[in-house]
Amino acid sequence: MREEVLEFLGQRGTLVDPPALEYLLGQPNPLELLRGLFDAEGEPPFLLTLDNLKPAARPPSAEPSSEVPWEPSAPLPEVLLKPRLEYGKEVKVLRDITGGSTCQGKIEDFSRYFAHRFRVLSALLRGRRELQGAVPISRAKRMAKEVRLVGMVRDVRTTKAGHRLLEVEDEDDSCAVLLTKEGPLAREPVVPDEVVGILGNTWKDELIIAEALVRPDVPARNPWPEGVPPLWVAFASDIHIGSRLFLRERWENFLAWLKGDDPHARALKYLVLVGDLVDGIGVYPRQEEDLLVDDVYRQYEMLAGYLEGVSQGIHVVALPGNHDAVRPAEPQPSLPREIQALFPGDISFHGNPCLMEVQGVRLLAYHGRSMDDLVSSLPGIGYDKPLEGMREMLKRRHLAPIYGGKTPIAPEARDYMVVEEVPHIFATGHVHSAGTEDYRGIRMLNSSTWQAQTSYQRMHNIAPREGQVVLVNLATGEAVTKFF
Ligand code: D5M
Ligand code: FE
Ligand code: ZN
Repeated sequence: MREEVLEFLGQRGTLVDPPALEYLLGQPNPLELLRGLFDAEGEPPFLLTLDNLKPAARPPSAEPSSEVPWEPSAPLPEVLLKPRLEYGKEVKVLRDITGGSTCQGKIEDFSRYFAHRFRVLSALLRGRRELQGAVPISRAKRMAKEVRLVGMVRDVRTTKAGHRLLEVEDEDDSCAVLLTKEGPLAREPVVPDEVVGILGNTWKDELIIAEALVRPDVPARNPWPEGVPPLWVAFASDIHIGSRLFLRERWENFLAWLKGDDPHARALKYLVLVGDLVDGIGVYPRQEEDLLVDDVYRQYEMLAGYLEGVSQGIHVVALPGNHDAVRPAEPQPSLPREIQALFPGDISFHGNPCLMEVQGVRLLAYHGRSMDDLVSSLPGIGYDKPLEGMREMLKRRHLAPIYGGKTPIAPEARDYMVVEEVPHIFATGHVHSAGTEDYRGIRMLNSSTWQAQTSYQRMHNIAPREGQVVLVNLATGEAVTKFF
């Protein structure tokens, strides 16, 4: 079909931008749609964009969205529901803080938290071939020349001469590690609090000059599980209901699509909401000015109204983000009972992050607040490249490697942000971007937003990619993006 669409456009001298092409290919009959459009337009457009294709995909007007919740339409006929009704809900939570928080913010909590982080990540590193024979730092410092060690980076600074000096620590000692500006690691990004392996040479009992740096990373190949039914899962996040900038019409288009007869919609079994379900209240100074609905219960009620209509065989899984009504410190527990009670019964509420198994596929969902810290510490990682940030998380086997930045982290007895088990799907939201990519067989995706550009984002030149939904085939890991 791609070829036919491109040929049709080529004959008329019209170029097409990638979102418009994806959108067209997702339609039941792209050529018919194009014929209708070209007949009506007179002069064919030079560049076909989403704006030409669907009025609803235009940037939002200044009109605030109204408060009336969307009316669910009539139930789908049995025959359309069949593919997904044949399967049960099959979501098993493997790791989630909900109900398990023990921290009180005492000094002991912090040392226990970091000890757990170090224990798990250093064990992963010691399993790496390059680090066979790694010794404790106390011994490494006394060794003659070549050393291998594993440690947590407590500090990174640049010397006057332009080299980088790390302070690296293990359970009972610490040492200085030099990354010279001429050496092989000159451009290697290192962030505070990550756990790394160092291969290097001791120099005058004072420091270790690093030759190579090893990260825990995920295995080179991660086979997709076998025997999974061909059901699809859709991801949405950052809906921000209650905000004046909530893109109501586009969200309603998505929900209408979910209930329609598009083949992907019919094979859809799960809808995962990756946080920032509502805009909340008191999340940032003077937020009231940006709110259309300033009652957080009412905001959740509106979301519940929307979800009421999609629960015919689609199982909704929701986790909170930094705008939701739970503690902001990560890991966040699921939304409180009073809020869950506003929703239809078939929705499961989990914590953030949450590792779950869906039909035998391991899914790691994390709202993604730590991207704010990665963006400011890693050169080349911008808000528009969430997939690169996610790759950095997987390499470090940690969802929030930098401690003490913008991401508040609760020092729980175990570090829930460590990526202990390798997921098959890794989903984030938060940055209001969108996209999907494969990293070593892991399906990574960022799940867009339903909020137009905020003044904060305008000031910082962050351009959101709104109304995009990534769908993943649970049987194969194949991904498709739909534009609304
Ligand atoms: O965040 C949505 C996006 O906007 C995300 O990329 C972070 C950025 N953002 C918004 N407000 C701030 C502040 N105050 N500091 C840093 N970054 C910010 P959301 O969670 O939806 O508000
Ligand atoms: Fe958000
Ligand atoms: Zn967020």
